[in-house]
Amino acid sequence: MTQLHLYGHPDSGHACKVALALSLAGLDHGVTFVDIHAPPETRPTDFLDASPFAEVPLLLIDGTPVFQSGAILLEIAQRFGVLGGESPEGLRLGREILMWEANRIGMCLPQLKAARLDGGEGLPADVICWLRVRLETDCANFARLLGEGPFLHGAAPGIGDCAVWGYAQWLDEAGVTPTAPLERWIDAMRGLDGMKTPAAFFPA
Ligand SMILES: N[C@@H](CCC(=O)N[C@@H](CS)C(=O)NCC(=O)O)C(=O)O
Repeated sequence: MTQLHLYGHPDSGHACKVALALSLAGLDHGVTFVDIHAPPETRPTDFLDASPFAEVPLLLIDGTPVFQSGAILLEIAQRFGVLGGESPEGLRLGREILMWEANRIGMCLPQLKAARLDGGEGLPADVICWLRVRLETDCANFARLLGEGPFLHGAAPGIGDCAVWGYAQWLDEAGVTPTAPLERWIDAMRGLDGMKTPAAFFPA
């Protein structure tokens, strides 16, 4: 059986994307909590040896490190034939949503969330304004992608849903009011059997 081990932190939406995918796919795996708020050099040595940027998420697959959340999600879908990886069409849709997420909604939301953190340095008002304008477009495009489906992948969630979930789970924290389609999708995501809180995905 393939050995899987995930390194992550509950404050990392990128790590949550992968933890959710493993959970939804029912893939057994070990987890190591990596303190991303501590200086990189204090992180576990095995993690530093395997993670080129000392960033989470990192997934070891039979000891082989895979980094970058999108690449990890694609690896999971393809290798195990899950979450869209069951068909060429599902995989293509997953790739499309992953590229869109990384460039658009997954760029805006983490910045808006970070800007509101207690003790954070915030962002200049015109940058916040720019992110909010971009996010309006992202929310409209999210609605197009979702269509009538409960999930972005249709009747069942796929890697694209996991990717968007990473930071869409924290709309309140980002100071964003969900549009109706986002709210409907968030409710469907929260109702999934494999859904967990970030702290449950990565216990300290
Ligand atoms: N593009 C990367 C982003 C990874 C990333 O930014 N990880 C952050 C947490 S969300 C991290 O590990 N930060 C710790 C550091 O930079 O020292 C991905 O998709 O995996």
